[in-house]
Parts: sequence; C-alpha cells; structure tokens
Amino acid sequence: MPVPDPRFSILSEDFAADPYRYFARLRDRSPVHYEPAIDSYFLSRYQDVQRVLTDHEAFTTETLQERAEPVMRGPVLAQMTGAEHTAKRKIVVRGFTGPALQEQIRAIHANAAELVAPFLPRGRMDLVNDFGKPFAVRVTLDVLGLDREDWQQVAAWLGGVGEFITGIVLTPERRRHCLDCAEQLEAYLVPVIEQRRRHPGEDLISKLGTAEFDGIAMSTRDVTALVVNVLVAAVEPADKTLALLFKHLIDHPEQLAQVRQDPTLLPAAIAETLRYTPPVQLIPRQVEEDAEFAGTVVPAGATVFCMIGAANRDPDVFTAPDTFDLHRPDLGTARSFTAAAQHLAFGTGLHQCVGAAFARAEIETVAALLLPLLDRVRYSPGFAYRETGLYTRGPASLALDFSPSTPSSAPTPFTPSVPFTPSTSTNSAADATRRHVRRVV
Ligand code: 2IO
Repeated sequence: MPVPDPRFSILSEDFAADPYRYFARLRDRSPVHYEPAIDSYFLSRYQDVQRVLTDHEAFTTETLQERAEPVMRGPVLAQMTGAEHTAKRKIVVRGFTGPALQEQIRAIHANAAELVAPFLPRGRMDLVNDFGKPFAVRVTLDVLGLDREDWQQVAAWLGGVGEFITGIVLTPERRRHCLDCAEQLEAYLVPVIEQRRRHPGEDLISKLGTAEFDGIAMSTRDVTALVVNVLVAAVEPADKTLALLFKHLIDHPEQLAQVRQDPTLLPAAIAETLRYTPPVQLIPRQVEEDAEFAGTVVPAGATVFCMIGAANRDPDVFTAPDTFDLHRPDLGTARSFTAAAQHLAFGTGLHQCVGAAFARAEIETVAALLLPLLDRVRYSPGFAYRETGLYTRGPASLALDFSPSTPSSAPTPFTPSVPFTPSTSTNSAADATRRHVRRVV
C-alpha cells in the first residue's frame, strides 16, 4: 500500500501554484491520495481515472446533487441516468451538430473578428481578459439566442455559479454569494424560456424548450438547468483552452511556425493542448460500493476526484508525457474530439462532454482567425505567467505583443476543413464505454 506523505496536500499553496510538478509523484507514490480536510480521494493514474469514468454504475454522478444542482436550479445532464439521460443528451447533441453547428461557427467568427479589431492597431492584447472571456460569453449567448450585450452581467452571475461548482472549499459567505448569482441568473432566464416556448426560433433555448421527452415537454425548471449547464460548460473552459493553446505555441516557436504554415495542423495543436493542460482538471464521482485502486480500498459513499491533468501525463499511456508535441503519434487528432479520444480532457464514458465538437469548432475557428492577425506574437515585456484554479485551471492573463495592423480588411469567415463528426451521440459514447470497460477488466 502506498505510504501517504503527511506533508503533501493538494489543498496547499505549493500545489496550486503548479500542480504539474506533483503529478509524477502522485501517480508513483500516492495514486489514491486522501485529503482529510475534505474527506475525498484523488486518483492520478490514467487507468484508474478511466475505470471510474467508464464504470458509471460503480461510480455515480450523484455528488452533483450537492455540488451543482443548487446553482444550476435543477438537474444537469451529467446527473441523469437511463432513458431520461439518453433522450435529453440527444436533444443537446442535436443542438450542437449539423446545421446548428454551422450557424454557431458564424457566430464564433463574427464575435472573434469584432472583439480583436480594436487591439490590432495597438499591437497589444491580453488574450484572456481583453479577448477570451468576453468572446466565450458572447458566443454562448448568441448560441442560446440571448442578448450578447448582456455579456458582462451574465459573466458576473456565471462567475458565482462556476465558483460554487469548482470551489473545493467555500466559506458560508461565498456560498451565499454563489447562490445569489444563481438565483439572479435564473430570474433572467425564466421569462425568456417561457417566451421562446410560445414563439420558438432557431436558437438552442427554443429547441430545448419545445423538445419532448417520452411525449412530455420538459418543465421550465429542466430547461433552465440545461441552459445554465450549457452556459457554464461552454464559458468556463473556453478562454482557458484558447490561452493555453497560444502559450504552448509561443513556448514552442518551431511548432507555431508549422501551424502558421499549415493551419490544418490546428486540430492537432488543440488536441495536444487539451492533453497537456486540460482546462477541467478534476471530475468528481461518488463510490457506490467499496472499490480497490492500486491496493487501497476507497469506501462506499466516498467522493473520488479524477485528476485529468495527471492522467493525461501518465507515461504508461503517452510517451514523453511532459513534452508538448502536436505531432505525437499516441494522441490521434481525428479521434481526439470523439468518444474514442485517448486524452481525458472531455472525460470519457456515458457522460463524456456533449460539447466536444462545438469546443473544437470554437477554438479552431478563433485560432485560425487570430493566428494571421497576430503576426510575430510574443509575450509582452515584463509579463509574468501565472495559472489559477484547481478544478478548472488556466492562465490568469496572457499579455501578448504583435505587429500592429489595420483591422479594415476582415478575412473571410473560416470554414473548418475537417468535417465534424457528431462524435458525442449517446450510441458512440456507449460503444466507447463498452470498449473501455473491456480494456480495463
Ligand atoms: C457543469 C466544470 C465547467 C459539465 C458541471 C456540473 C457538469 C459537467 C464538467 C464540465 C465543465 C464544468 N462537468 N461540464 O466538468 O457540464
């Protein structure tokens, strides 16, 4: 049995400053790491994480009842099981694939072009705070058919909702603040949802509001929860992934030059970014019955956190895992945004990210637009890189300098070259689950 190091804590400031330094040690010496302060177990080996995420009967999402439902104002997709889950997941998949996705790509492009324009003559932009954050919120509001002018207000509410879900320790004051944010967001959404039910349009809220499940329309509470779910899940990781992609390319100038020369390499660069630095670092599950991992028994009822960042750098699965290499043969770009993905940034199994194809389209479209505009892109003088977050993690800022230009000649909208496979359909997720389970047992 691994000997736990009493001095080491995932809740320490040292760990928060750079978790990546600790992953090898965790996988080798404490693959089932217990944190007494929060009575939870942290799994860092790829095989263990994959087992937890694919065996959805032994490891349930029930923990989301406490961790998410209070701020989601109802059950989220990841909490559901059985026929309800299958039906509702299908509805959401439909909202993010095919013609809907093509329309969304136009919104992605338009928002990106508009947001970057004022920074081009200056030759300086913070990719996180000037661009990525407003971009992520405005795109999601467009997709939902909400007013993108409301983005700052919505971003503030989402901040509270996200803090509740991703907070490892929350004071009662912060908890109250998060719940207030959630209540205000709900009050903003409910009248729109009710109106769209009477007069549906082409947007995602209308689709969710008019969809039927077993012949019964979804309640306003159900639709609200799904809309908040989409808002949080689409906004929280997006600016992080974009900034991390640019950081890795700037840190690896030869790979940046290759992507500039051949933009069809972008999907591989994005997939490798997701493996190397996944924006969602933790996925919680509840243990149904006593379960053994690497000789340690985790008791029934316990919460386990899957450490995605650590699993994605497991040398048993990826060669030279601490190297960023968009050409790595053990990742496979084509499957990296599908149920067969090798990295675990979108999770895996039944609840694998339903927005993976959208995420790919979003980051690919915006990166393809930005790269030619940000000529000679580099860190601004004096910029000090810092990441924050234990659950979702990304750069606090990314101050960039580049050759100034005039924004007048807007490039034509980018159409991703590779067709997007509706990879997140329930069937392919279930197929993948069966495959993974077979591989593990
Ligand atoms: C929102 C953590 C941002 C999801 C969650 C309660 C459920 C689920 C995830 C992602 C990203 C968020 N979990 N999205 O990890 O919908």
